[in-house]
Amino acid sequence: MDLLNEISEALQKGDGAKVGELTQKAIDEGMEPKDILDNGLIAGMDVIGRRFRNHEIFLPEVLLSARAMYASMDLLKPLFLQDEVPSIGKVVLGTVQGDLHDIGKNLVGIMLRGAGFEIVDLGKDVPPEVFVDTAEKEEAGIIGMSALLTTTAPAMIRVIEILKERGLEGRIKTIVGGAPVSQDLADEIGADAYGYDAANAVETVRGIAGV
Ligand code: B1M
Repeated sequence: MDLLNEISEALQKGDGAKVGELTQKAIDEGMEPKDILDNGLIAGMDVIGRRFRNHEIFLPEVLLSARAMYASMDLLKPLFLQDEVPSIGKVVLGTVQGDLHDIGKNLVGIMLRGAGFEIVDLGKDVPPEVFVDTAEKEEAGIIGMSALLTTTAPAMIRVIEILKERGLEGRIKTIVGGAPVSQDLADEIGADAYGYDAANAVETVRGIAGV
């Protein structure tokens, strides 16, 4: 079995120590961090998601895999970050209200930081007003919203409504992403942009920030 498959398997078993050990090995062997992320960790998490949907595994197993993912992300994170990059823009980032999934959002934050953006990370379960209040206070040009549940995707709409109510539409731009989100949904709710994964979010944020 190749190393990336081993990482995926260990993640599926929720074995954080092993995932950490294998990630370090992959880094030492010179593998690209993005390859480890996409073809080891995210590939493993996709299997977990499918098995959970099919009721083959339950929440405790999913939680263990999520913890194992973080064991690896802690090692990968410094590799995505550059030293002392001057800020090219500020992004207020969070997972929307009602949603506790934060792995994808954190990845997007790591990648954006690595690309030179300053990130104000509001965490998860973030009320709509908090996104907008923070963006105003921090004078951020962009709000990034992550949603993993179909039931929480509409929370993004409220943020966009508040921006309109306060006359901030256009001045503060929005990017949305997460498993149930699509370009169609982004267009429908009037978001400025949609990012399908963390790397794409960086390109997209660069585009809407004009940098
Ligand atoms: Co939950 N969960 N979960 N879960 N979970 C999903 C999302 C689900 C699809 C699983 C399934 O049924 N197959 C399903 C949602 C179904 C639906 O809404 N249609 C689900 C469910 C039902 C639930 C609960 C309701 C279960 C329950 O309690 N009965 C519950 C909800 C709790 C809540 O939020 N209120 C729940 C809980 C949990 C855990 C806490 C156990 C754990 C989260 C731990 C954590 O995040 N700290 C968890 C996990 C791990 C998952 C799965 C298995 C994996 C999610 C993940 O981290 N993927 C997930 C199944 C799946 O997605 N395959 C599932 C890896 C991550 C890197 O990908 O987050 O998609 P992702 O992020 C990607 C892109 O989407 C994109 O870039 C990222 C990197 O490439 N992206 C953005 C994300 N945000 C972006 C923002 C952007 C741009 C791009 O711009 C701002």
